[in-house]
Amino acid sequence: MKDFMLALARTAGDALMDFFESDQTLISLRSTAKEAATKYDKVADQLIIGEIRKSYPEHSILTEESGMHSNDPDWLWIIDSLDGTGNFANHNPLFSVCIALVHEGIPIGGTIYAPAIHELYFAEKGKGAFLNQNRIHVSNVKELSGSYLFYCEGGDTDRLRTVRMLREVYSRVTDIRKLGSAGVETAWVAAGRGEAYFTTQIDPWDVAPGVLLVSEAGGKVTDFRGNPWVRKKSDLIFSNGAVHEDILEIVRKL
Ligand code: LIP
Repeated sequence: MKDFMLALARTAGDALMDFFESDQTLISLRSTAKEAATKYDKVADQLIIGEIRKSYPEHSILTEESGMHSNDPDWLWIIDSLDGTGNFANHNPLFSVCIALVHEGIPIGGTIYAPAIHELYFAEKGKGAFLNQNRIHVSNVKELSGSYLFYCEGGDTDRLRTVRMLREVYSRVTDIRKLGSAGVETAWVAAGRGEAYFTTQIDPWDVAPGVLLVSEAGGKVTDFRGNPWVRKKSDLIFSNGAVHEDILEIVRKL
């Protein structure tokens, strides 16, 4: 599974990279931030589905681009073929391919590949988290006041809620960054480049591999009430564990 998943992410990511470098019309797509979609999201989606079908014809597949392809209910691939489409369309290199394999509701394998920055993340349940084959861990910062947070509003269209949330959190942390790819944001928490990532109404395909990656890197993932991730649109916190409760306390009432 590991070799298959990594090869799949590389194939899709490298194809996206060719388009990213060669298509000079991408910039014309940038105006629709929330609804951003390029024809390449679908090209990469079809490529990934085709490869899974060849190797695991009995498995189910859920993708951002083409919804649920149901088969065996116990084995489910969750795919975002191009996460951070708005970045991609702006020739911003922070975009990724996100692939997770879920068995009986539990993510058991996940990869996030950001080809333009040459970062390939992988995690397998019980076996740790890796960046380009090197073991990674969440940061050991203990204080919220010394923390860098990543944030994105996912599928939330209520910008006033976003403003309320940022107002509460901003004064309590060192700084906040919005990277525009949930795949990259979750991976960077796993790699210790920030202490936490919080997001509202995020879809499962944006975060499924990140849930496993952050957990396997020693971090914690819950919704805004402290419950574990389940496969539905939700408000989530990914953290190094140490600052988790402090963030929960702030966001759970918003
Ligand atoms: C995107 C996320 C991004 C979020 C967007 C969107 P897409 O995924 O990764 O962080 O702010 O709302 O969901 O649509 O580019 O795959």
